[in-house]
Amino acid sequence: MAKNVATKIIGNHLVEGEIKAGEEIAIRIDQTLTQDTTGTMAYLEFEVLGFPKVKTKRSVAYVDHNTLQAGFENADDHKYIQTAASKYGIYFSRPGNGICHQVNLERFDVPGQTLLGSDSHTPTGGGMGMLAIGAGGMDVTVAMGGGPYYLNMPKVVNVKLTGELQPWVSAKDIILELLSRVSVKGGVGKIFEYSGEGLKNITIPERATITNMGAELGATTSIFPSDEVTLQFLKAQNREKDWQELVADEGASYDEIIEIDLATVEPLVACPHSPDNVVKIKDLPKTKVDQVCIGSCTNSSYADLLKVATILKGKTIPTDVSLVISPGSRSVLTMLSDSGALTDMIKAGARILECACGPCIGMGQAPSTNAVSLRTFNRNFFGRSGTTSASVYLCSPEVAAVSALKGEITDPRGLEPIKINIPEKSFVNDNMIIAPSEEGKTVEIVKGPNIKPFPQSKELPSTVSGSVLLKMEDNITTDHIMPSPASLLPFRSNIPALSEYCLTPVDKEFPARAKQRGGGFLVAGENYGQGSSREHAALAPLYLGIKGVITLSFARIHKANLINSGILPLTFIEKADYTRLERDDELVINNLRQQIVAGEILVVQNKTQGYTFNVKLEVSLRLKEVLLAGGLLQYTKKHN
Ligand code: MIC
Ligand code: SF4
Repeated sequence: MAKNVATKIIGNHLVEGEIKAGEEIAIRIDQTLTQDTTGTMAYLEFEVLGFPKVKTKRSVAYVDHNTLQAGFENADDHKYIQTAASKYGIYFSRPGNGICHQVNLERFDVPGQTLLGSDSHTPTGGGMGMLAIGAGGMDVTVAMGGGPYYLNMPKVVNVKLTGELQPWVSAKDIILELLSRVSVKGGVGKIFEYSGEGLKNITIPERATITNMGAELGATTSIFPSDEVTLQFLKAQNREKDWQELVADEGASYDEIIEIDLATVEPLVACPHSPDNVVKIKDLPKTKVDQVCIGSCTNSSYADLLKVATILKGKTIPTDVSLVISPGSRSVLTMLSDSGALTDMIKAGARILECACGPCIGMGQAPSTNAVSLRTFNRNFFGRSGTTSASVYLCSPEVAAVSALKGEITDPRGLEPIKINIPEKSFVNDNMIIAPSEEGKTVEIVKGPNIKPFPQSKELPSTVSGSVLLKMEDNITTDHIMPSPASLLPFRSNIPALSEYCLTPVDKEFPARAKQRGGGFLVAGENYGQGSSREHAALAPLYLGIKGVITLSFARIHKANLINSGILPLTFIEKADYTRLERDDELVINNLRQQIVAGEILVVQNKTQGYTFNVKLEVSLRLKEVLLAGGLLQYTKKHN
């Protein structure tokens, strides 16, 4: 049977199950990546499971998020990760070496392999023809230990690209176009596979921009074929030996087809506070910008930043605009420096930040009160910039640079198109990537005082009860559930401290209420838990005693994180039950264990309003076992 690219890779890595959309499958994981804000938890879990060493082909630990060292906490986390990596056979990418996804693309992604990363933008590797999936830390821990990764076989959507992009339109506009068509929840349970004659003009960093931001569709992952363009990129990185051709068979079938004529795509911008709130810039009312941020794992390649430098060359940004640029990797920064492009940026007045996530995760550069911040990033969720009154817009690097100079969000068409020259060879130097110790056993792991034991769930009881502590709307993000501004990020290894801020963007009183009542239930609308893969968004509720979350639907990674933490992810069958339920209603689920074993419908009693309603527990038999055991760690301990 003619196969598409995604199915070929899944087929080559299949350990359990049948490749049938919706069925649970297990795949072998070749490579893993962690970053610092999810990594500390992943390595603490690795220790708890007692694995001596990773069993993957390659695992890399990055430090790229929490790089601002305003106190000892972050530096302690870095040291912990570095020593744990050395002990367990993991490569360590030092702070300053770059953003995990950009560095992994340059140095480690291999077409045809699988990658599991504890970061939701791991699908960036799909630009290289890799099956790259984001997951919670615990799933990555298990994969590092040699276990397969379980997922529901997604539907494969073919995105056919025809035609050619017009000047001043770029890869970011393609993914924004798709977001405007599909929405932030339209990709749930799907893989987006790109094809068509339009591909030949789309470079690897551009493909990576598209697969990176496929995360914002809610997709399991996105993937491009591995072709001549892929080979050129790998040659530039001295890695041509990693190349193999990987294209869909003639007549391969897909579950859905979307066509995009590249010639019709226009410069776009995502308006506050959602990446799918997309409009054509030409239709946007005049919008003055206070801040422009260029970088993040979506748009920080050498080509992206060279375009920016070319636009800025010989000009000066207005006095009321702050322009900050964070290169994606040390290789990118070195090339900008060697080519003189960095000088052009500095002379124009740009503030150059280190090669890290920086403002994208609110690590500094919070905008001023009521500011408009235009960013080349992938997320503009409420409050994520660190300033709740700010309005964050997302756009391409070209639009960002032109808008920074003009002082307002600007459609660049009409300006003279720019030309850039990308050298055949990239700057390659791995001296900031430390290989693991050959004597892992003797390496001592260094743990600072801020690294606290994390809460571990217990076997599921036969009855759960509690009140509805919070009732929320659609599209609640993990930035709402576990906010991560610069002040809180240093506590990623300290769940008790972090839990004090759990869900506070929705209701400041929530942590106190949860503690006072000894836990309870959360209720929400569609797509609950979209965004970041941070398992803290499950561990902090676990610490506060949350037993179940009842929603209209869940985002994939968060649902898995809840299950891994032993929290019930339940969905309403009737929307009317969501409407009827009120905050503070007392709920009980009796005979819970029997009900779980018996099927997928659970009966919930609303003691306050005096009625019962049905909810669904849509999980595989294996995940039922995980829940009954009290979460993935307990389950894995039992089965090892
Ligand atoms: C994000 O972009 O939200 C993050 C920060 O990279 C997260 C990981 C985290 O919360 O630590 C992600 O995308 O998974
Ligand atoms: Fe870092 Fe932002 Fe990318 Fe997350 S989305 S990995 S915070 S650059």
